Amino acid sequence: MKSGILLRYRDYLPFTRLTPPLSLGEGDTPLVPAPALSEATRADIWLKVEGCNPTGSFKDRGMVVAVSKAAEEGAKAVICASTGNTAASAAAYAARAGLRAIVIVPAGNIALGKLAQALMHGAQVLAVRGNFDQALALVRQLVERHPVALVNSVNPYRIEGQKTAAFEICEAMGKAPDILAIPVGNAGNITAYWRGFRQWREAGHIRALPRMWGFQAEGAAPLVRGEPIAEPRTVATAIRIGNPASWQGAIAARDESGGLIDTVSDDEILAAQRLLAQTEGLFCEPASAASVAGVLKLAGQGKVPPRTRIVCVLTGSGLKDPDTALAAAPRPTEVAPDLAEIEGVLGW
Ligand code: AN7
Repeated sequence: MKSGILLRYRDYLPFTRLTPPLSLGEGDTPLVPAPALSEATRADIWLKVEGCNPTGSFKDRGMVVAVSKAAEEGAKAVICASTGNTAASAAAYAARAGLRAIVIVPAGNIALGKLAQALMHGAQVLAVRGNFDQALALVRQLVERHPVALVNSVNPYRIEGQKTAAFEICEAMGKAPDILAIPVGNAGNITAYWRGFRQWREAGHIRALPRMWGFQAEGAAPLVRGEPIAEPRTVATAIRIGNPASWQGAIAARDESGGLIDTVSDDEILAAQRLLAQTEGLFCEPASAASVAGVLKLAGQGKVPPRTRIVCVLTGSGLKDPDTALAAAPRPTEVAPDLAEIEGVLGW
């Protein structure tokens, strides 16, 4: 049975006798070798499949901690701004814990699956006519005025939970990878992984730390440009964020690890998403493919030495965003229920 991250890593988390042992079976996600990508880059690439979490994204690792601590502290409601996955996760864990969930998403810029999840789990969903950054600013004001727990990644419990993915990677590989490649939006996750790797080293489980490679979409790359972007744009709606809350955390992860934060274009993101689906058999959402797109881009520039051990984090499931997948896919071939016609179409 999967016990979930709270119990599995209780010694490394703010888990006390008073913390309700909330779990939907999050964590313990597969670390899958990527032979096609490895051959294409001459590196040794592995994929951390975070879409295998209960709500289909890495957000569950942080949310199980944030919601259990909110419950422990007596909260009756949780609130977040979200590009979608945080909303889905908050809605699910709040439902499980018996708390009210309020989520504020950018109207028209949230993937269909994520919206369905938030609604199905019974969250109150407000679609703000604005972007994520505006939604987060509003949520920050609301929690000042009302007794409701903020479960965005500015909540330190979120980062605590998300760092457990770094633990799992080190446990699976027996050491840290040379490079950890990860999409960056609000920058909570790159901050969390870096904390996780450092903590795993302090605990004596690993010696060397990885270099952190973060990738932002070209039209939503404030960390690369060095200033907030007022109107971020990208097909990868999950990372359509112009003013990341964990800005300093991302810069520290980059600089302390000797890593980098670079951009990838929407075309590179979608090409990487297709490549993963069609050669590795893994269907991730567009934002997740930014990690692979980035590694392919830098390999093309000769910046990936042969046999470098790279873990790319696939942050969310491709099922989250069927619209984007279908937009670029061929239509199914419709046929009559007729053997001869089907054989003809198949060229048999
Ligand atoms: C699939 O759900 O910000 O850099 O509100 O859903 O920690 O923000 C989602 C972000 C990467 C970026 N991949 O992580 C939200 C939200 C996927 C994501 C990111 C997100 P951060």
